[in-house]
Order: sequence, then C-alpha cells, then structure tokens
Amino acid sequence: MLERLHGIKKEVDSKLVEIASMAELNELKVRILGRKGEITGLLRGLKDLTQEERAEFGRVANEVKEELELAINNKSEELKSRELLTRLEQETIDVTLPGLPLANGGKHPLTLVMEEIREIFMGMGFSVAEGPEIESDYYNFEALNIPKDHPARDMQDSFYITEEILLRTHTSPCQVRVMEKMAPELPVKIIVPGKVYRRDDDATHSPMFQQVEGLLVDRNISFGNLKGTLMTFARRIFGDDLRVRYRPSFFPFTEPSAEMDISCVMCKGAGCRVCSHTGWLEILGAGMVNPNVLRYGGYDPEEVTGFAFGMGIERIAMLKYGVNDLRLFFDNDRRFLQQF
Ligand code: 2NM
Repeated sequence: MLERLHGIKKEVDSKLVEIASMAELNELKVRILGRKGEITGLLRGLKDLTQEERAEFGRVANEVKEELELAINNKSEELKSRELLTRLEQETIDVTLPGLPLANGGKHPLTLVMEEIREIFMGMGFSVAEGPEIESDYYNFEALNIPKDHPARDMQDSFYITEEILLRTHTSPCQVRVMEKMAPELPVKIIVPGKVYRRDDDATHSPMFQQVEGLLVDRNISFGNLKGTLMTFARRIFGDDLRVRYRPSFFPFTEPSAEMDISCVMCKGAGCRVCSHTGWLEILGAGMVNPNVLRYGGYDPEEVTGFAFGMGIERIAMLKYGVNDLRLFFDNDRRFLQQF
C-alpha cells in the first residue's frame, strides 16, 4: 500500500509538469483527492492492516495527501497568473476611442429667475443682503409692526421652534437687521433673496418658497421712486412693452401699501385663462415703509422715508416660463428641468 501511495505521488508530480489548463488540473484533483478518489480508495484498505502498520500508513498517507494538495494548489496559482499574463499580452485597448459622454448639469429654473432678478436690481444700484432662516419673533414680527394679536402670528400659519423662535415667514427680518447695522448711514438700498416658510400646502402654495424683498431708505424717497423702480424691474424681466398698475392694499410694515399688476404676459391684456380674463397679473406687493419700522431699524421717520417691496420667485418663474403647476419646481423630474 505504501508503494501504491508513492506511485500516486510520482504520477501526480509528473502530470503536474504537463498540465496546461485549469480543466485538466481539476480533473486530476478530483481523480486523486476527491471523495471517490484514489487516496480515499487506498485508505479503505486500512482495515486489513495490523495496529502498527495502520498507524505508520496513516501518518505517511496524510503527509502525501498534504504534499499533493500543496502541489496542486501551487499549480493552480501558476496557471491563473499565466492566463492573466496571456490576456494582458493579447488584449489591446484603443485609447483613441471617444469616452462615454457625461451629461451636463444645469441650473434650476428658480435659480435662473433668482439670478436674473438679482442682476436687474444690482443694475439699479441695490446690494444683496442675506440673513438667517431661523428667526426670532422680534425680527420676524415685532420689528415689522406686526402686533401680538395679528393673525400672521398664529401657530397655524407659521412654523414655530419655540414660542419666541420660528422659521422666517418672509425675508423682511433681514432688512431690519441691515437697517440696525447701518443706521444712521444712508442710503439703505438692498434686496434680500431667500427661502421662507409658511404652513400652506396646495396646488399654488408650498410650505417652503423663495422671495426677493427690496428696501430703499434715504432722504426724500417718494412713492414715485417706488413706481419707477418697480416698473423698470417688471419691464426688464417680462418685456419692454408691458403696462403696470397699482391697486391699494394693506401690509402692517408699509403705509400706504399697494399691489403691482402687470399686463398679462400670455394675452398682452386681452384676457385669457391665465389672467382670469382680467388682462392683469398680480406680481408683487409694495409700499412706503411704516414709520414704526424705520424707528425699529434705527432711523428717524422725520428725516428719512423709504419704500419696500416683496415678491414670490415661484410665481414670477411660473409666469415667465408658462408653468401651470407650482409643484413641478419641487418634483425634480428631469424631463421638466431639462427644458430650461
Ligand atoms: C412686501 C410688501 C410690502 C417689505 C417691507 C419691508 C421692510 F422691512 F422694510 F419693512 N421689507 N419688505 C414689504 C413691503 C414686503 O411683500 C409682499
């Protein structure tokens, strides 16, 4: 039996020299070391041996088996690395082939409109100011002449963090902050773009939306300055041929207050679905800064006056691009976004 064992070892050693493929190697491995292989077969003969012979044979058989396993594994590694080398030598890569195209990203339509509005007001000498989205009750309401019992302060309308802290419902608090910082320097001539938060959620209202508010404080600022500035803005963003009109309105932070309409961008004022057959579209609110707000900002309303305005970016973008559903801006469907 020992002889037979050494015979197997010799046979395997010589086979291993010749073998040139993994398939052949696996075949050999199964034939010698497999469950029904030659080694197993030999071990079955153990029962016919004496105690000592059995011990001796078992020891040698295990040794040989380990040697064979090692030799076969080494051969396997050798074959694998040879296969890899062959592939590396034969395969060629054409480095002149064009690469895979990378899709270009683009700006969101609301970003495009925001940038355009900023450019227009910067062109008229306004600076851009930004401030926190988490505000105190004082800056968001108190300093803007919105009294404690005003409905805008209702928990139903705003996102409160504590009784004194909330997500800003407009960007005006930042305008008070800028006035405080600058007073008594003149003029204050800023726009404040940014996100604001209100507890609204339907086809025309999102709980988060973007605003641009503007403020001009100086000596002798009149409603005429407001009209000129805002008409210039409207014509630059929607077209030179449009008309504007002002309707009286109310805001706690301005007096008098007004809404500005533009002639309908779809039908040029003839009347259509978009303008509910009125020929006019409301695009922003504005007014002369309430004396109380000027005082909160650190200015003397006997010395200076100011105008302020505010607009929703989503609404401007819908009118400019003819988008009929606000939610398209927030769905992030690329088929929509790729059109801008
Ligand atoms: C609007 C309409 C009218 C406004 C007022 C102020 C401030 F801080 F000066 F008092 N900022 N923005 C204002 C005025 C905003 O949004 C429809």
